[in-house]
Amino acid sequence: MRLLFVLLVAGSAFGFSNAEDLPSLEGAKVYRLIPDTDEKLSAVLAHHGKEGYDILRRGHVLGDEIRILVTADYVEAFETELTEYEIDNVIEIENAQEVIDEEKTRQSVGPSITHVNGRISFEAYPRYDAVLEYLQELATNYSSIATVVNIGTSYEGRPISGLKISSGGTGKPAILIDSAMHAREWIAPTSALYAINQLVENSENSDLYASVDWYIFPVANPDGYEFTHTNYRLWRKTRSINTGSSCRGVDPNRNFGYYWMLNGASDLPCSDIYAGTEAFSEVETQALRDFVLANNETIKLYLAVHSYGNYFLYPWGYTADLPDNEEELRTLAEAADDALSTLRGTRYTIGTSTNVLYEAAGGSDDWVKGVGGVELSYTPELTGGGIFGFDPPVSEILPIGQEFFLATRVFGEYIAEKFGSSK
Ligand code: 0X9
Ligand code: ZN
Repeated sequence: MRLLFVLLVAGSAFGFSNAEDLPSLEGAKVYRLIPDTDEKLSAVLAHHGKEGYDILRRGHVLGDEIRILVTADYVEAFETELTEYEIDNVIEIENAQEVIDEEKTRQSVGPSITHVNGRISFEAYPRYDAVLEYLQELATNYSSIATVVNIGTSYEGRPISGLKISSGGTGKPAILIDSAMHAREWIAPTSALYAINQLVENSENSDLYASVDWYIFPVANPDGYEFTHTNYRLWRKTRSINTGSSCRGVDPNRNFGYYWMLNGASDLPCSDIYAGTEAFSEVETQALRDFVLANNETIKLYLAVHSYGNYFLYPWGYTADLPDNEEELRTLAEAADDALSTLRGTRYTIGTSTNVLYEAAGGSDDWVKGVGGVELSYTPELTGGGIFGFDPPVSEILPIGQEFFLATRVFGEYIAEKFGSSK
């Protein structure tokens, strides 16, 4: 016993302990704040990416609501700060773990995607196995248009798979979509799956792949995604081991090699916005990088689907400067927004990441445009829901998917019009 103790102490002192340091959500609180001066806003935002804090939602301008999760160890210090700065606040959640347990029951997380009359139904958040099964099933049942594409293997050995939807031929303009780069943003993969479902299984949409190819990777960070189902609902990053740290994972959306680590990213492994030891340290970001570089002659538009907040973001995230084709990016996003608003009036905010959200270098959207050469690159941030924002009730899976597809149709028609030949 004594020997074990000595070994454990020595082990952690030298940093080779295997135990993972996961922030406990027992007693963690979620606060809603509206800082009304720049000083108050900076005081709150200074916690971005810091241990014990998770900014679940933030606006860009003064007066926008901020929602922040604070783990039990930091609650006292945070509340002292709120008093000191006289920041009005409401405690939305007293104990995050309790809410997660309750939500888990409500989500009725399905072991598989359910099928109704031979069609997929969107009534649960699927596990990764079920996603892969669905892709495979489509490739079998619709073999003339659908093929499973593997672009790599995750850190823990899962395939990073997507679906290519094409009416055949080579050299056609293509649209690339990925989602669940951020593991906890569950509404993104269900929406990408809905787009797959509509493109492949609804013949009314066959015009969309007549002259354009689609590559859709619904779960780009499979290890993280599975971890949100099995261990820790709010996990965001990959699951790689960080040498010398008891915290795992890298934020894949800070790990792309374009102005990597310039701003809005952390060099601390325990941070949720940890950028990694170097650009493309993660096999998941390497997989996407290599796929884009191998196909950058044909890929004309990229959607990195995230949640939440109702935004169509576009580059740059590393600078407030506008890209050369800002007008085209904006006009197209406006058309997509008009289309999605027809379902039930939902509206998205449109603009560059830096100007409407925050500065953050190393995002996939910036790299795909800046290095990959894909001029039209977007990060749609889909609608949130539930207490943390990452848990829209299952009844919202379908309408949010439908809204996303209405927008996707506009992107598809635009690429067909601009680059397609066999209309
Ligand atoms: O911070 C992010 O990675 C994205 N927001 S999220 O809430 N889904 O985490 C926004 C990324 C925008 N793009 C860049 N900053 N490049
Ligand atoms: Zn995200």
